[in-house]
Amino acid sequence: MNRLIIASNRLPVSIQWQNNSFLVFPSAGGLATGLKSYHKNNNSLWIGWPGINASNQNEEKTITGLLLKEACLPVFLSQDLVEKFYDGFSNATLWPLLHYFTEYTEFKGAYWEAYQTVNQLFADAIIANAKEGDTIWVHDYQLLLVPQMIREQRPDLRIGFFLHIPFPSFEVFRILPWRLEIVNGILGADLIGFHTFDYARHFISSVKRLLGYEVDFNKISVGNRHVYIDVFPMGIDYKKFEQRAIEIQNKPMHERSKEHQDIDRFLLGAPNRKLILSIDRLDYTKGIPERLHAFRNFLNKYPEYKEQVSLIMLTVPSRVDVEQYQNLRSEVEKLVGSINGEFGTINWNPVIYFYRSLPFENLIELYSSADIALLTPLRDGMNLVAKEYIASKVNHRGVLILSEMAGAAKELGEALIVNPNNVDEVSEAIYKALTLSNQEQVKAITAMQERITRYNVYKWAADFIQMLEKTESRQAAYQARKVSAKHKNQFKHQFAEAKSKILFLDYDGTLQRFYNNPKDAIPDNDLVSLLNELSLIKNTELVLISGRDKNTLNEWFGKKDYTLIAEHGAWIKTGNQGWKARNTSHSKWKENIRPVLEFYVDRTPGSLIEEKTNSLVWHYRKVDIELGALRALELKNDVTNLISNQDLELLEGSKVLEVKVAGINKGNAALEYLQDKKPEFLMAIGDDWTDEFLFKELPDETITIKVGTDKSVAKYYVSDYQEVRELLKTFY
Ligand code: GDG
Repeated sequence: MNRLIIASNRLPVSIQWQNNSFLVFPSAGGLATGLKSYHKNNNSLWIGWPGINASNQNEEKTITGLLLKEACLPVFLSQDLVEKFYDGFSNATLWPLLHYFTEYTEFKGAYWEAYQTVNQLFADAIIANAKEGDTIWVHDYQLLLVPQMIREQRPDLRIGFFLHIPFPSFEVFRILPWRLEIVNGILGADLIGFHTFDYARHFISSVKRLLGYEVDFNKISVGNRHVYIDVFPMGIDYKKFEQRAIEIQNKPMHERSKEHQDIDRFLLGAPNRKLILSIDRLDYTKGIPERLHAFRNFLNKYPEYKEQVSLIMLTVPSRVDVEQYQNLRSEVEKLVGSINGEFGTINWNPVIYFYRSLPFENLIELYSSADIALLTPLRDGMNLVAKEYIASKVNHRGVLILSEMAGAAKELGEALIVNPNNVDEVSEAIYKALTLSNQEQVKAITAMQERITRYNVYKWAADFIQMLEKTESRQAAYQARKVSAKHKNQFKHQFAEAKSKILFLDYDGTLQRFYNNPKDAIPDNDLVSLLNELSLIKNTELVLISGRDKNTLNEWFGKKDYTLIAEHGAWIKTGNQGWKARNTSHSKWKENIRPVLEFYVDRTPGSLIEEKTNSLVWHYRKVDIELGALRALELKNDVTNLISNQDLELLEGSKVLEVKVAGINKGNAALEYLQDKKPEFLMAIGDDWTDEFLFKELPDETITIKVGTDKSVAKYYVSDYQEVRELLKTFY
C-alpha cells in the first residue's frame, strides 16, 4: 500500500524531559489537525525535528522509539546546526526576506551551509523510508531544498510542497544570494501550493526571471517534467472552535478559566466596556507596535471612549534567542507602559498585555468575549487567528479588523480591511467597528462563517493531496509514449494477425495538415489512395470520425464504402446507407458535476454557480482577472475529462463556463458504432481535445494515438499527420 510521508521542521508532537523520563505531548497546530485523518489511520509517517537535543545514542533511541509509536520519525540536529539552520538561515534570512523585511535579512555563508546540511538530512530520512509509489508532502520555508534533493535520487516519488508564508515579489526575492538554488529546490516538487494567488504569481515570476522556464498558466515546464503551482488557502478545524464556543457560552461563571473570570470581573465594573482582542506570536511581521500606535491615535481622536474600551493584547513568546525578537519585546512593553501611563485611570487599563501562551480553552474564551478582533500584521502568509475568531462567534456578533497584508484578507472580504501601516485608517476602523450595527455585524460574520466552514483544514489537506495525486496522472499523461520503430512493428504485426479490426481516424490535423481556410483541406491523392487501400483490407472497418459538417464529408468521401461520423458524432453514415442523426439521452448528471463546480467556488473567491434545467453554469466575472482565467482553464480541463462519457458538453461564454446536456461526442458515437462488435484490433488516432472523448471512451485495449505533444489520455503519440500516414501504410 502506498503511504504518505509528511516532512515539516517540527513534528506534530513534542518531546519533553519530565520527572526523569521523556514524555510525548501532542501539539494542536493547524497542520497536525488538517492531516490527522491521513496521519496514523492512513498509514503515514511524519518526519521532523523533535525539538529536543539527545545527549547520547541511547537517548536518541528512546526518543525515536516513543515517536515511532506516534508514526513520527525524528531528525536529530546538533545545537550548532539548530542555531545556524533554524535561528540562522530559516529565521534570520528566509523569514524576514519572504516577509519583505529586507533590513533584518542576514546573509551568512555559515547559515547557508547549515541549511543545506539539514535539508539533506531531511531528504535522506525521507528517501530511506520511502517505498516506490509513496507520496511525499514537504512543508514550509525551512525545507525549501528538500523537494529537489529527493527528486535527484528518487524520481519515482510523487512530491508536494506547501509554503505557509508569503512568497514575495521578484524584486525582493532577487536579493537573496542563493535565490537560484532555492527556486530549483522548490521546483523538485510536482505540485507547489501557496495560500494566495499573489504568492503563486510571485513565485512563477521568479521562476521566469531566474530560469526562463516556459510557463503555461499554472504549469511550469522543467526539463521533461511539469510542475504545477496552485492556491490552497489553509483553513481551520471550524467545528472544534464552534463547539467550544457554544460550551463556553453555557458554562457557569465559576467554572471558567482564571483569565476569563479576570476579564469578566474587569467588565463587571463597566458592563458596557468593549473589548478589542489581538493575538499573535511576538514577531515583527505581526505589526504589534504599529497596532499600539493606532490604538493610541484612536484614544486621542475619540476621548469619549476612554474607560469604555480596552485592548487585550496576547503576545506569544517566539524565537526568543533571536535578537530582533528580544528588541521587539522591549519596544512593545515600553509602548504598552506608555499608553497605560498616559491614558489609564484607577479603574481602567487601556491595554491589558499578556506575554505568554494560553491553553486552547482560554484562547476560545478570549475569542468569544471580544467585541472586536484587531489583527493587523504587516505581512502574514494566512493568519489563522482571524478565521478562529470568526468561527468562535456563535452568536454572530463581533467585528474583525484585518490587515490587507494577511493572506486571510482574500477570503474574509466582509471584515474591515485596513492597511496596517496607516495609523489613521486603523484607528478609524476601530471607531467604525465600535459603532457598527448589530445587523451589519451579523451579516458580515455569517457570510465569513459560511465560507470558512466549507473550506476547513480537512478540506484544505484533502484538496492538496487529491491534486497531487492528479498531478501524477497528468505527468503520466504528458509522458505518453512516442511511437517508436519498435512500436510500429508491433502494431503492424498485431494488425496482420487480428481477424477483425477497426480503425477510428480523425481527419483535420490527423490525416491531413491544417489549412488557413478549412475548405482547402481536400484529401490529396496520397491520402485518397491510403484510405482506399485500408478499406480494401479484409475484415477491416475504417471509420472517419470528424468534427467536420456532414456535407463536406459527404462531398469528399460520400461515395466510399467506409463509415463517416460527422459533427463530432451528431451524424453517421455507414457504407452505402444514407446519413442518420444520433439521439441524445439525459441522466442524473448534475449530481456528479455540481461538487466539482462547488470545489471551484470554494477556491475562487467571487465565483458562483447558477443552475438551469439543462445546465450548470460557473460564473467568474467578479473574480480577480488572472485567478479567474487560471481557474476557468483548470475547470475546463477537469470538466472535459469528467463529461467525456456522458451526454454533456462544455460551453465557454464571457466569464462563464456552462456544462449542458448535449448527448453528442466522438466517444459515445464510437461506442454506439461498436455496440456488440469485439474487434481483435482497435486503433484510434486524433489530434485535439474532441478526440480525447474517443480515447477515454473506447475499450482499454484500444491503441490510442495522439498527434502532437499536448496533454492527452492517449497511450502513444506521434509528431504529425505525415507520421500517421506512414504508420497506416505499414498495414498494407
Ligand atoms: C504560519 C504563518 C499561516 C496563538 N496563540 C496561542 C495559540 N495560538 C495559535 C492560534 C493559531 C496559531 O497559533 C497561529 O497561527 P497564525 O496563522 O496566526 O500564525 P503563524 O504561527 O505565524 O503561522 C501564517 C500559518 O503558518 C499557517 O499556514 O497562517 O501566516 O506565519 O492557530 O490559535 N494557541 C494556543 N495558545 C496560544 O496562546 N493554544
